Amino acid sequence: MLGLQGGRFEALLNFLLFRAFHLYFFPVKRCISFTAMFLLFVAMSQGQAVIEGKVTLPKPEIPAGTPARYPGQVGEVAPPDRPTAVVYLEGQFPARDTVGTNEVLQSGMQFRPALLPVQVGTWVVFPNGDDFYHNVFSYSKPKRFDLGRYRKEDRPAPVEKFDKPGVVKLYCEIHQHMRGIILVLDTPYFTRTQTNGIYRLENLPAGNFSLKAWIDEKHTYEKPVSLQPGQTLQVDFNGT
Ligand SMILES: [Cu+2]
Repeated sequence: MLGLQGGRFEALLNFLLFRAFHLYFFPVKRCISFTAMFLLFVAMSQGQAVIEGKVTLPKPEIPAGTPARYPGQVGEVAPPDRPTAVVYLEGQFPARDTVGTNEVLQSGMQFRPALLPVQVGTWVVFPNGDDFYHNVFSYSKPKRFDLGRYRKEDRPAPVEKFDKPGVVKLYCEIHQHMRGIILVLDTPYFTRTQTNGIYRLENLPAGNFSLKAWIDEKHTYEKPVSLQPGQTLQVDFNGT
């Protein structure tokens, strides 16, 4: 009898423990799944789409003859940056309050980076990193300017605002071989590829847009893209 009672007691205890276990853990589980669903919903409603892929880049130009030499100049001309492309999303996007600043350095008698994408309204600083004078000027329509000659020690370094979209070609009146480009874009969604052409654009909105790959002034490729929330799209540009 006592054994039976003990068995029933044990069964009851087991049942209570089982219920307590469920009551304790199930709401937590439910809570976790609700949190996960909520986070997924937030991510989807904010449209965190991604586009990644590869742009086939032109082979770097091999400079003809010996590198440029400048009388009385210290050091040799360093190789220019390897070619890259700019990939960007074109569409109607709300304007940003602050756009920020960026930089084009003059180093080894080259502009670095050789290609800089910026959003309209960005300030660009032009520090001189060499031990001799440089100059920066442009006759390009979206931005005409001439910073005059200045040295590394001349601080603060000159700065210019780029407020019209387009291609701004940079030159130095002292070193005629120097070439740089600032690509001013009317979109907050852009990136420069790596030198192997690989790129990744993150935090993109959902919708239908045009995806462009800017390689140089004569080569811009375009593909329509339809972005779904939370999606990662693969888009390659191979010169077609
Ligand atoms: Cu120079």
